[in-house]
Amino acid sequence: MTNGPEGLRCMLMRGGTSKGAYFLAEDLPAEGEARDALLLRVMGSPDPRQIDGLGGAHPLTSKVAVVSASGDPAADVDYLFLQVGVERPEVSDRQNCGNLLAGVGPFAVERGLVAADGPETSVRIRMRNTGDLATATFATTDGRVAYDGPAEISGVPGTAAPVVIEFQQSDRPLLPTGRVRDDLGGTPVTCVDNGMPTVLIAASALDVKGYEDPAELEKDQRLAERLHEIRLTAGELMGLGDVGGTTVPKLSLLAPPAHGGAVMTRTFIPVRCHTSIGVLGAAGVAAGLRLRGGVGEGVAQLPNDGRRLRIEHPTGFLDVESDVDDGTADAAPVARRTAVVRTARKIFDGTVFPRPA
Ligand code: NQM
Repeated sequence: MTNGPEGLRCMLMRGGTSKGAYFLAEDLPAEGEARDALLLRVMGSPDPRQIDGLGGAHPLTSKVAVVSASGDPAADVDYLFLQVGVERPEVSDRQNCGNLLAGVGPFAVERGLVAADGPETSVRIRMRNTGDLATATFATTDGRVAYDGPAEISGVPGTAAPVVIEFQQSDRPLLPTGRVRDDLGGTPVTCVDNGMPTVLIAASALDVKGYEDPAELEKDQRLAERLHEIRLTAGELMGLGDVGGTTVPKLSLLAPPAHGGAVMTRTFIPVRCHTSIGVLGAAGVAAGLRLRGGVGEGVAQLPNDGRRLRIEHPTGFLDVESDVDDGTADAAPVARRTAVVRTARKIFDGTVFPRPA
């Protein structure tokens, strides 16, 4: 471990529509208070501007990925995601992040954990926050990651090389409450977990349109209070306990599509409204829309052909390949296949000097 006045080895990467500091586990203290205190100082938290650290003053840019070689024969590397509070001195491993996940394979090649394998390299990743597995496939040339390419993702200017992420079927129930629809104090919801506990709600059930600017929705105090109540009750029902101080479950408001996709979304993560949508959040929306009796019925428009669902969001869309087995009286529904295309980019590689303790 390199620490103290010499600083810490760190790579800043954009992963999908998020940005975070990537570390090898061996370059950080062991999990615990010392590591968390160090990461707060690295990111400049707590401070609304994170002026004295790497954080970008928003939950989407206050993220950390910790990567190591995996002891699991089904994976090449382990990835632990940590959400670092902006204004609060918190480091949480309660949620995963499918956007930072896009940078994990390239980072593993950069750090020599995985050798680049011809023009395309696949890295099998165990996501330690949930125990789920994913495989990321991306371009490599001459043993190095090729970041430039033609893929465009909404919410990121320009183009970059695609990172194709294929998620393996999870062992956790897709419907954590055991029901496709729950009534929370008069509001119908569908609680799903396709990698990220998410509560789906028709925007109209909350008396909003679902096409508003995220900043406008964030200002709506009545909406914030109602979402908070729904989240607390949904958290208990989903088996997550008291979720008052955690970032899961997320809440996705659904409205009819505006641009030819399957559905329009506004996602609360959980207090700020996402400027796009999380990868696993979108995976949950896609799976939820496929379930008969879910709250997406009558709101979403599912294409008749293929398995790709276009999830619209405030800055564009996220396409999710989603194949769901709706279940039977004796068998619970499962998400058989979930896949997305993201991009990632190395922004800097070097030494970060944490604010002094
Ligand atoms: O859902 C934001 C993001 C995320 C998480 C959040 C994510 C995901 O956009 O997979 O990527 O929901 O906190 O980075």
